[in-house]
Amino acid sequence: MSAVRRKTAENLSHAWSSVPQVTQYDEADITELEQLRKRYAGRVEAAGGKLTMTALLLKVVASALKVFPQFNASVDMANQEIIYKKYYHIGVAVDTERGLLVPVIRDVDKKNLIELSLALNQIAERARQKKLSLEEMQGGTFTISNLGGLGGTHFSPIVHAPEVAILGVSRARMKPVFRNGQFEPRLLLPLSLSYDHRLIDGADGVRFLRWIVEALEQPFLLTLEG
Ligand code: CAO
Repeated sequence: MSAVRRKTAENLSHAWSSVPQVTQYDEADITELEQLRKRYAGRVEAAGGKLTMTALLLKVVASALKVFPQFNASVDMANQEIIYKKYYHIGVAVDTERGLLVPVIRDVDKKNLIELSLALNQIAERARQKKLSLEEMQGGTFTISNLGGLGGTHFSPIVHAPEVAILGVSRARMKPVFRNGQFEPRLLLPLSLSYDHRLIDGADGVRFLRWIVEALEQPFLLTLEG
């Protein structure tokens, strides 16, 4: 076993056996968002980054965590306490030659989309070049795992304990959607939210994921509530 495989095995076994978890699924209509992404891609590229779905999700998730603080928390059973974090450090699962690494982007709520795109590029590149330090993989409060670049319809990610929730993202696809009395081709992004059921009830899980879906469909919500 390599060091990365051993650590992954240890962390996931711990999370699987100690966190009673449930996964909630949904789909976001990102037809308009994809147009915006393409329209502004050039500006981000000029700054040296790439405006990708993961960068957009970082922004949306940081806002959602502010609206739903129980998703940015951890459970301390020994002291029977819930610890609410006042910072928004989001881990991003990166597929590397050595296996799965989860570097953390700090203070995501304080960064604009260009800064997030740059930070994501840099950290994913550092992960792939084996340059990540241990500190860069610690201290996350939530994780995003986007497998959509590779494919897939939906999957159930495992909560990255001591965090209490993780967002899984699969491949956006064109599908017929019944709108305004007829079927229209729309781009749908499959999302899965796994959460720690000790702290989060099913209804909260649906509300949180619905908020993310609505923010992807109506980004105005980000400035209204996020
Ligand atoms: N749906 C459709 N297309 C998607 C997509 C999605 N959800 N996510 C990314 N893509 C597309 C991008 O638009 C890009 O297309 P172009 O090359 O045509 O521009 C392509 O897929 C590659 O994307 P990317 O990987 O460069 O972009 P990203 O910033 O969204 O993702 C990262 C970065 C680090 C999340 C990703 O590279 C990665 O490593 N994903 C794997 C994560 C993983 O292993 N999770 C499993 C953990 S549990 O075992």
